Amino acid sequence: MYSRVVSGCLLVLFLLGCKNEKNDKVAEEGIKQPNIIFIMSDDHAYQAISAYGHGLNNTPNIDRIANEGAIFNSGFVNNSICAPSRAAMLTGKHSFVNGKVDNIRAYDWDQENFAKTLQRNGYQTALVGKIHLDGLPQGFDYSNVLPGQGHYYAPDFIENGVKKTYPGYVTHVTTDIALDWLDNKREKDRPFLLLYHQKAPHRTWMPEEKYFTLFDDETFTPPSNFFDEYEGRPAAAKHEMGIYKDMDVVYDLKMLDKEKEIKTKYRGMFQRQYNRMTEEQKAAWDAYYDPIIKEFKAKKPQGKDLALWKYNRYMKDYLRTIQSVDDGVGQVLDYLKENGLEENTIVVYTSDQGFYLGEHGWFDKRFMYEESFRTPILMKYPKEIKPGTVVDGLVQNIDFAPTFLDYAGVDIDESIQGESLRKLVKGEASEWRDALYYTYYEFPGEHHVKRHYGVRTDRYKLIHFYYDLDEWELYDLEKDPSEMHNVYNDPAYAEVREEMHVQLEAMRTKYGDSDVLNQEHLDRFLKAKGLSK
Ligand code: SGN
Ligand code: CA
Repeated sequence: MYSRVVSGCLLVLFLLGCKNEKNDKVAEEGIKQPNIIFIMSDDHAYQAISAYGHGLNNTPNIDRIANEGAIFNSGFVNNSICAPSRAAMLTGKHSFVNGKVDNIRAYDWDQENFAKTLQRNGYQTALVGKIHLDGLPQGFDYSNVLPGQGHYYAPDFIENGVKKTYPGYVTHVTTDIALDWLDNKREKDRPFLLLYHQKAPHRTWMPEEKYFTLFDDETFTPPSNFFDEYEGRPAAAKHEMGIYKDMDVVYDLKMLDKEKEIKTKYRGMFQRQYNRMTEEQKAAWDAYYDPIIKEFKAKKPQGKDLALWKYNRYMKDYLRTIQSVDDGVGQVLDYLKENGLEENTIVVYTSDQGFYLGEHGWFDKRFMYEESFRTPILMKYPKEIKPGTVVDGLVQNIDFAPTFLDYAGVDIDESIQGESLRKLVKGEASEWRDALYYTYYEFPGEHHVKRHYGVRTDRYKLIHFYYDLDEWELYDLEKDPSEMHNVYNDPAYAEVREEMHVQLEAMRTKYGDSDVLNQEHLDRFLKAKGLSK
């Protein structure tokens, strides 16, 4: 009897074992493999994260990631524009390799991305918020994303391919969806990857009511090169991203007067954003903005006064939208803590690129100049990263994919061009790269930033603007961190110039870029836009 029971039990156990072998393996690995929360916001300048020490605002929750983990002082993107940067992060490859060179060309979801790799290796994966890559996301068990740029108020989302509109404010809706997935939708015995991607602080910087008055008592002083005249930099001179010159008083700065006396190019576009609000939201909005509109109409600032007025209105609304992002980060970090997930979860905070907050007189991005080439990167993982770690090595957005795969213990395919940051963060990297490569393609286009590519070392930067001009720029970042003096033709820099050209060619060979490829991208772009001759 006893032996029959034992052998019966053994048989059941054996059968159970066979049936669940795969699941058991996954569950076991789940214990070992870290969870990953990859937080990204859109257009979040490092200058607007208090951990970076610029003193513009307070982001206590984003700062928690740096305090409990690492801050990267030399984080950069491959291509300072939304969709190409996201494609580079997903694939770990430069734009000219993954094919998503600008916001216009379609992204090929069929290619490999790190979410797909992790999914095949036992991870549950979710993508929530802005992704800006058309088509049903591949590599995610759950996706709930904004179509295109999304809206601040009453945002539309596409949940696993099905469109729906959510009441409320986009930053909170995105956070709620992310928390709902963490709490209710995932299987809790497997490791997870969550891409939690905010729209804010993207143009047109519409705050939520809670933060309307934040910074009301402050007057922001613009950066020292706010009135830049772009001497020696012809490509920069041709920009259309000036706060004074190009910012729309209604669309960007909210002067939607009820009398309709302020007529601007993009007034209608802003009216449509405003119309998405509920009556209650509109009433709160008007109660705050109407007195400012009244004062603006009465004072009619001109010239320098207008420039400084615009700069201040821009800064206040931009920073207010960041406050809601920071609140969301706090909620997610709290969730991890309250649910015993803190120790085994990697949290990364970054942006799809940097942003100008008045440097060179600008808003927007695209250029290889520091403020838009650089991006904030903060990362914590209590199991491996010491609190208060500072990383100075040159890091790029193509490094995220291999980093996550490395932490998950998954093979990093040879075709991936980024490097895992794992050893660098621990201070154990015996060798690290000494230069970064950059490309930008979206011209002719909005904001008028010419096509260019370049290389940056820890001290120098060489840029080549091409297509309808042929201009080289060289900067000594140690002596000229604001990049006001192009020393390309300065004889004192002849040797540096030569070395940087060699460095640039080495980068292009290493990553597989060339003038031939640039011509192909250009031809395709002009054809798509109907501009071919
Ligand atoms: C929109 C914005 C631009 C911005 C691009 C790209 N104009 O077109 O100011 O540069 O997005 O931004 S808007 O009038 O529509 O607000 S990106 O982050 O998505 O690449
Ligand atoms: Ca962006």
